[in-house]
Amino acid sequence: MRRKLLSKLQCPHCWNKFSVEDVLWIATHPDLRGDPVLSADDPLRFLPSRFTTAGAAIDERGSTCQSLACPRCHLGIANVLLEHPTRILSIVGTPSSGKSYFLTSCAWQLRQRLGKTFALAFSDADPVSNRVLTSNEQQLFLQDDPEKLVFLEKTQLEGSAYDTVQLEPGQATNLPQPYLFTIRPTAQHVNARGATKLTEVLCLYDNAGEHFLPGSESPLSPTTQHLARSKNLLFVFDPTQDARFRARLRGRSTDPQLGQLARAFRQDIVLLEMASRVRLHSGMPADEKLRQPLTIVVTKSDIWASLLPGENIRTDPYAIDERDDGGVLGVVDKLRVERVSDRLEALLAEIVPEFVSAVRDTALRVLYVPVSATGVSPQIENASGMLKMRASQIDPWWVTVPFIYEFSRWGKVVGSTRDPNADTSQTPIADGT
Ligand SMILES: Nc1nc2c(ncn2[C@@H]2O[C@H](COP(=O)(O)OP(=O)(O)O)[C@@H](O)[C@H]2O)c(=O)[nH]1
Ligand SMILES: [Mg+2]
Ligand SMILES: [Zn+2]
Repeated sequence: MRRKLLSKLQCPHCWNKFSVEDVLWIATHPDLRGDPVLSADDPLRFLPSRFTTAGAAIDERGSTCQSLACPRCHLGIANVLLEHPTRILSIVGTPSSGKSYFLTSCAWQLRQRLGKTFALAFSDADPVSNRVLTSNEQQLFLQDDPEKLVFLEKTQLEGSAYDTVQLEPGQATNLPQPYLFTIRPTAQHVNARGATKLTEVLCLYDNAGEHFLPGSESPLSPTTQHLARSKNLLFVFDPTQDARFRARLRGRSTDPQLGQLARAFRQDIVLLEMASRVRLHSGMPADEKLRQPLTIVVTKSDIWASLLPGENIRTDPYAIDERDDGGVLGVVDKLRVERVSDRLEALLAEIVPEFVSAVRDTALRVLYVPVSATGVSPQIENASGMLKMRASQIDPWWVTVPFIYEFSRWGKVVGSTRDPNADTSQTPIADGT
């Protein structure tokens, strides 16, 4: 069967939109080294004129090629991007708010839970691009020695999490590396027959928080342009960075982060900075609210859970709806998630009112989700002075909720308690807007 290709696609590195016939191929012959947009060591990218009978391009030295690249930034384009629509979700927050830990725990849990509860296969769409995240997952969740103290390296402003390209000759541009995953209904899913149509590529960016500190970079810098294309913006709010929260938590938790007085970022300002970049890149007036839903991911809930008494924010709010025909639809308890969101908003409005006002000014649709990427506090390692935690104690809370709630809005892949009788038999048309 011939693959059905999208007519237009968007590069996850530089967000250039292009037609599938303009996609470049990556030469494999060892003589064809040196690409003008990349480096002298990178294989040449080219527009092919010769193909094998199987449809693979042949480079000018006669070697068969497999891999594709973007016509603008020349970075790799995974094959799956030609077949399925991509959804961008951007994660923003101040430095050390917990973005990298959250993303790592979330990727790990989505891999484990989506299959079991939601009959969805979650896999790396581009293992090369995902390697930083995969190695972070390894670090936290796949340690041979469970008693080892583990930690994640800080996300660099440049380096391993960014690719350097020359979009203009002689002018280096850093592009953030996307994490790309394929989400596909499995044979058990109620909509298994529509699996090909329902398959989507999820594209996530872990931004170094410094990029969002006002004045840190030119607003036109491409590093944050994905924000405007994001279907859902996730803002990571870290209560331990706020002096008022720290005062409330004194005596309730011994987390060393509550004592680190140097860290005091104005999270409302970073949120407003994010919003102004979204407006700028999408050509919106400065006073207009953002069109995409905004999720406020309130992190490190292991430290402050006692401020939401009577609410279970540890066990996932999911259930499995098994149909008579054996089909499975994972269901998210939207009512519970929204009730927790309301209570959390009220708590923040009491302690950090200016942040909640900034949120209300920013977006029309807002959800507050408590998460703990680790379920446990880090401790200061004496020898290095660094914050680390014991691998065996890591047990994330609610980390997949911001994503699963979002998936439930997409169509027919995830159900919700709100509409138990919803018709899930038809496959929706994936919208490419
Ligand atoms: N108690 C607690 N600490 C966390 C949690 N997630 C991250 N941290 C700590 O927060 C610090 C910053 O996390 P990181 O993900 O690197 O922040 P980023 O700069 O936003 O990427 C690390 O030292 C972690 O130990 C959590 O869920 N609970
Ligand atoms: Mg980070
Ligand atoms: Zn590109």
